[in-house]
Amino acid sequence: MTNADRPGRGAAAWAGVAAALLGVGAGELAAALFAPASRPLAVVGAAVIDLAPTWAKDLAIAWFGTADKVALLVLIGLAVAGIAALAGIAQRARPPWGAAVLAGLGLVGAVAATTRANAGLLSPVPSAIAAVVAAVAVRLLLRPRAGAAAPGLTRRGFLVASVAAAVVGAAAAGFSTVRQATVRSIQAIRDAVTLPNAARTATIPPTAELGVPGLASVVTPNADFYRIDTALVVPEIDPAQWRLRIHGLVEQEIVLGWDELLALPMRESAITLACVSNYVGGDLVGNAVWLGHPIRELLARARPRAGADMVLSTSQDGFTAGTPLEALTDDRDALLAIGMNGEPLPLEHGFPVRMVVPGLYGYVSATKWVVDLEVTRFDRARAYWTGRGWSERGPIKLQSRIDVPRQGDVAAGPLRVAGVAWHPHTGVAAVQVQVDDGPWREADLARAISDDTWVQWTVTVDARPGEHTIRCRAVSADGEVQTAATAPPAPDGATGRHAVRVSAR
Ligand SMILES: Nc1nc2c(c(=O)[nH]1)N[C@H]1C(S)=C(S)[C@@H](COP(=O)(O)O)O[C@H]1N2
Ligand SMILES: [Mo]
Repeated sequence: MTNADRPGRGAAAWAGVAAALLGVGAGELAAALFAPASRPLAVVGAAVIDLAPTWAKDLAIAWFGTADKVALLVLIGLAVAGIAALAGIAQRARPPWGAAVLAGLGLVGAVAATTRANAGLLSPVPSAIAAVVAAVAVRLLLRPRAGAAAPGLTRRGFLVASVAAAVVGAAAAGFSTVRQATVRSIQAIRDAVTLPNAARTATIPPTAELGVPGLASVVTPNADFYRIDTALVVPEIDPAQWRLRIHGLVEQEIVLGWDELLALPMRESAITLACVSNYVGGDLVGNAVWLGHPIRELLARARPRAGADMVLSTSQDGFTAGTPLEALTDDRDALLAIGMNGEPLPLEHGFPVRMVVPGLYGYVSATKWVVDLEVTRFDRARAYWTGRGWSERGPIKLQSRIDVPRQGDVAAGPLRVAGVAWHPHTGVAAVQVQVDDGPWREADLARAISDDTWVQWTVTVDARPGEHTIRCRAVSADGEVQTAATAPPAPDGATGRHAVRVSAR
């Protein structure tokens, strides 16, 4: 190794910083592509915020005000750069210690990512990628040039490679930041939307809410509403760019923009949405007040041709649902919805426009981020889930759930049992509750908002000391009694009766 070709300590420090930049850039890019909540620097920042004592938070706010988060990110960036410079020096003196330190930095990010509330399987991946890229880069940049067996970099090669690494890393991080900024701006556009008034508003009778602690509220707050979709990254649609095309077996094709949609008469309707994947007793079901324009009226303008029996709806990200044409043309409130509980649709619930159809599971009807309606036939088109073995038709099955008490210990004596029951677009006539093998007792029903929504129920039973199983079953407005026969969610929705085991003492 000639002295001329061996990077000095300063150059080694720079190599560490350049390698870290490349790593952070790679991690940022990975985050932008598939884990937007797991940007390497941001997750570390979030973990620091969680771990920081109150006085430190107060101090940060006092010093930096609303820029406290930016200040924190800058601070973390500087700390990473400082450690990376030391890692470069260490790598020059005692390889592979520098690479190990950089890999360790990435690991800190990966661990921080898994501690986030919204962490998923992919959360640690961006930081892990950053760790590997930075460690490999610092090794390559500072590989000794000893002997011909392992040709390291020439002085010029080192300069070019290190600057390239830094520039590529910074560009990737910049791209990711710009992308995040668009997400933020769609969020800001969404927050700024003023919903039009409804020509017909929904009324929630006060007696629809029993107010039992622990019982799901009759209208599910947006933040608590279950979310199910195939979108790895939530689609970002600027309403100004949004178009809905209605075509296929129609006399008149229609293309609708956001402003045109907002100018149409809107109605508000409380509708319970349920997921076909919900297990008996599960929480993939919720009730919201939706604001939208009836799809029926748009289809009346398009005039479906004879023989059509399905509408294939497509979302911006390619998900499709096949809805029976009849459910979209009969008198139910099948809506092209823009509002959820008095707000514009949250991004993850379909902003700017989604479908909501009373009585049908979400996978055949509730397309979020909807951009296309093709009037067609069931024997001609397949939708996303029906092509994967789920039933072509998806009416929501009669179901009921016990919310109170939860499994576990209860006080012996009078025991309040409460829950929800649903059979959207048919309605619930009664709910009955059974303790062990005792008689079925009628529960009191809250006032139903409509046949399209779930209804709360409650009953007080006597819990003698010991172990008990409490079961519920609903009776539908058309006389159907909720079956005891158990079936799994696939292919057309779970059946069976929810049971809760309690121990009274
Ligand atoms: N674009 C799109 N829309 C979709 C889905 C999806 O994967 N992509 N999933 C459907 C399913 S299976 C259900 S149960 C509902 C859930 O709606 P929510 O997430 O607003 O509760 O959305 C439906 N609409
Ligand atoms: Mo679903």
